[in-house]
Amino acid sequence: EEIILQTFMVKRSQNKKLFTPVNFKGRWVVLKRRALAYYDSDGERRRERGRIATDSIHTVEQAQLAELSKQIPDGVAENSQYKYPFQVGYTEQNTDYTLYLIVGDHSERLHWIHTIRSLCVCNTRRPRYHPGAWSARRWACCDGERRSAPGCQIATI
Ligand code: 4IP
Ligand code: ZN
Repeated sequence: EEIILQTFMVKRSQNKKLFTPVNFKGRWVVLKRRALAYYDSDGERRRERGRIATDSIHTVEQAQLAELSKQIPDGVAENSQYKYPFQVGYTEQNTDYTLYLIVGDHSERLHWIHTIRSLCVCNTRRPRYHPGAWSARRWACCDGERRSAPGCQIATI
């Protein structure tokens, strides 16, 4: 399938398992019509680390991740360049997940957001989202204490 966009980004761990750490990894991210996938490098021997079906995506928005430069360890993609996060919310087997991806400039962030949305026009997009991340048992944006609390911000049409 044709590659629509691909670039190096920093990603936050999705924490699908309950007791895994929040951390940040440099990943090669590839967008195709049917899937958004991330790999450990861009070479031929790259290994796939994760894959999201575009038809499972319900949210594509900017994100605010507090103190990003402190959280991204040195050596992960010369950390300080990566300041512009966005989020991809999706549902897999009745469970909601959010993938946070961080790019090096705002126009690149907007380009990715708009391109992913254009592949999801047939999906039911959620009307609300949380700009911040769920961490330490609350939403960083609104202090909500329920993970399933509806978003505190209105999604962009
Ligand atoms: C891992 O941390 C990586 O951040 C994984 O990201 C992440 O999986 C894991 O979370 C997390 O525990 P360690 O490398 O320290 O083990 P990647 O797959 O990019 O390597 P995600 O789901 O973010 O891909 P889990 O709980 O989701 O497995
Ligand atoms: Zn919120």
